[in-house]
Amino acid sequence: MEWLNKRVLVIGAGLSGQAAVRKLKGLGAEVFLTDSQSVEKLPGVEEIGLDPEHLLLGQVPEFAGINPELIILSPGVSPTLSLVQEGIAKQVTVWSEVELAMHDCPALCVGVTGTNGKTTTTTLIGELAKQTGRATIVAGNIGVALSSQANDLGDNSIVVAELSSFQLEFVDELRVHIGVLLNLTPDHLDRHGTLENYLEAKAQIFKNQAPTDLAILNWDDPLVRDLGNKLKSRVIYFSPTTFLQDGISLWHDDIVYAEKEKRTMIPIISRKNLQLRGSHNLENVMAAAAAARAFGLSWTEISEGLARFKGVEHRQEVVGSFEGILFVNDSKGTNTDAATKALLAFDEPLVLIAGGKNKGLDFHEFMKVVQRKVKSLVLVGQAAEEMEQAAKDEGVQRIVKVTTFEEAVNKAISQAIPGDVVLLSPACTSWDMFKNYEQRGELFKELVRRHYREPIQQ
Ligand code: UMA
Repeated sequence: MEWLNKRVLVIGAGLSGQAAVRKLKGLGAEVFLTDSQSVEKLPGVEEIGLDPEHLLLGQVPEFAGINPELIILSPGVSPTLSLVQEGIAKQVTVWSEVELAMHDCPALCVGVTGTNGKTTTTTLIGELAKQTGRATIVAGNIGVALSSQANDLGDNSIVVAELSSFQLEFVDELRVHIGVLLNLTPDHLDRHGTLENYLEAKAQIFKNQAPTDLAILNWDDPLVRDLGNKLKSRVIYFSPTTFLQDGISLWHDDIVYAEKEKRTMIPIISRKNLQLRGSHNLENVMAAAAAARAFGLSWTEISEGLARFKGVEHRQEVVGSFEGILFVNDSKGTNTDAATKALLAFDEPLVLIAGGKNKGLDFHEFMKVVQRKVKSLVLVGQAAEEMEQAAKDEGVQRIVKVTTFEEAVNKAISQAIPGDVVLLSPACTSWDMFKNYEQRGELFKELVRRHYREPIQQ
């Protein structure tokens, strides 16, 4: 691609957009950056050094005034935006920021997508990749724009990228040598419309795979399993529920790798030696083991790496045990499926804090699980009323609705007794009250710790 003086429009001036602009400027392109928000709401944007002619904030600029040859889309920007639609109609190439990041990058690319477990699996694969001694980058949806990291890498480097459906919508040549699709349940339907469209976006991760590349798929998820028949790459399945003669699955308490043709079964690790809790984490561990084997670790090295891994912040993160009550921060549980998995990971009586901004999901199925597993439900945020109704419909008995997040934490503490678990797993995004789920999780941890140092008045 010839970059010098190429007119490129970057839409969205958050993490992705700013990183894309920096990369493009480095390549010699003429870059325009636009965002519907004004400069004071966009930290860091002034430091990029674009002049007013190229920095178009707080407005949707006229397409004709820019006439871009290429559009780079931030993941949070919907392709229905008029600027994007106009570009598509005029046959201007539209790329997602991850396409730009990996364009011409010679590193081995490991991509992880799926509705849930992406961050845990990406982090774990990243840790395993570092064990190889090769330069390793871990970025993408995990919170660090890929364009800010995947630069000046050699072909011996490994890029481990968490890829969301938004990021995969506009990939062109992005080649993911080792691609993981963990699972697929309804999520982001407000953006994708149907589950089919959502699957189509996720399946883009395999779009440019060669026959020698590897697709790692969840056998237990029918939609994901079926995809395996349509791919040109090698496929390896994993399953925590069914023993697979070819693939990674459970044999009694051991995670094993079996190969039918060679009539071999190699034990990788006993599940008892894992620090991650919950059966959904077995999926993450199995997928990571398959990826690590593909980039060359021995089974022994993989076993050691898996045993060491403690999990990820904001994802069923143990905050601590105070006066016999265990506090768990699962702020990244931003949909009903993730929150259900968190509930199922605990046998102890649960006090659940849920609510936030609904992503267009129905809460009834989730509330059936709440009814079985949760002794007390504390609801907060925009979705609280809708959740309360669904909870009542499903026979949940103890429901408390509060207005602030601080009240929610205090209420949960007051409802718990020694032996209980207080779990923040909202089943909603944080965007009604917070900048992101990290901020929500941090506040939860701070409020819990503060409470046990100096009890807050009820
Ligand atoms: N914007 C517009 N016009 C629009 C919509 C948005 O100008 O029509 C602007 C907003 O005003 C804002 C900017 O676009 O200033 C934000 O862009 P963005 O939402 O793409 O946010 P980034 O800061 O670039 O963060 C993105 C990912 N965010 C989303 O996909 C919503 C981050 O994932 C990711 O970590 C980051 O890129 C780096 O790769 C977060 C996320 O919530 C964690 N992801 C979703 C999830 O995991 O469920 C998909």
